[in-house]
Amino acid sequence: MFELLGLPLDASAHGPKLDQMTVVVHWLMLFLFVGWGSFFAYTLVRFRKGRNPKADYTGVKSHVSSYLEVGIALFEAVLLVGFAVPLWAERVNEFPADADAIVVRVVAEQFAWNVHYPGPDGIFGRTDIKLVSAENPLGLDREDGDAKDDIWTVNQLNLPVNKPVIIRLSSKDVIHSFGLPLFRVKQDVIPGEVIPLWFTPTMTTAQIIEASTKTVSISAADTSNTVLLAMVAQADYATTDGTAILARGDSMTPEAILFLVKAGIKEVKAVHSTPAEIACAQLCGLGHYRMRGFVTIQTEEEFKAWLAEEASYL
Ligand SMILES: [Cu+2]
Repeated sequence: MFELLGLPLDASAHGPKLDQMTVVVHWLMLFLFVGWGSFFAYTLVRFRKGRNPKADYTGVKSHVSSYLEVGIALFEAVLLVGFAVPLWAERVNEFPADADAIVVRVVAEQFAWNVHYPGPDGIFGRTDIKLVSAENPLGLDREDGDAKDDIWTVNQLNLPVNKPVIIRLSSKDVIHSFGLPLFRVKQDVIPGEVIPLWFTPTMTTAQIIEASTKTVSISAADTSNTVLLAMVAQADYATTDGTAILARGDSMTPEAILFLVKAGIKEVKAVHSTPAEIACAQLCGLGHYRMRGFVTIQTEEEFKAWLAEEASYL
């Protein structure tokens, strides 16, 4: 069932429980669909006019259908009270302490994600709506002592692996939705509210790329295959006489695909160019489609080095 649902790779600690819940609910729905569908077909035949020329005013006397309905209601109650509610409570009540987590502010706007890190002092500096400009999308007040070491990025969220992350979401304009499919996170962003969420990434971007790499068969017809064109090669490819066509990390362009086909290469190892994205999951305006950010999960050392590099630009 898991494969059938086409769920994306899971790279978060809480993801397997959510996926399991999704699978169980789908099994129940399949059972109900087949059950009620057959019952409907049965009644159409059993109570057809030919067999029942006169209405029967007593009707069915057996209680089988009532028992069935009670049984299904019980099963649904168990799913809800026993699984869904505790799972949800874990997501919204059992937040890790700020000290044990990476805390990041994400401020959504039409059509970008502004990411705010508190810097080495761990305190978010003052922001002021009057200071918001194209160069300062967060309205960060650099005069404020706590703001001096703050780091911000646009559409790029870097996080360390295996450490809880707390994200405080807010919006500058309309309702957006912060969606991280690989990390099983989706939360509406409401203007005027700060909404926290947390998760723990369990895979680095390098591991995600490795796990998402597919062997794709190619033909000359694929020069307009948008799925393939959004991918990058995960191996080096060359013609038989050794002329390089594609190197690992290169985009699959129509020209490259033609060269590959000409060189007799029928399969390529490739991966989506941005395997981990922040997708806005709320139709937030005309530019909604381009409101995508990128998530990079790094090892602790890589993350520290990245923070240091960003700090060096201040
Ligand atoms: Cu949006």
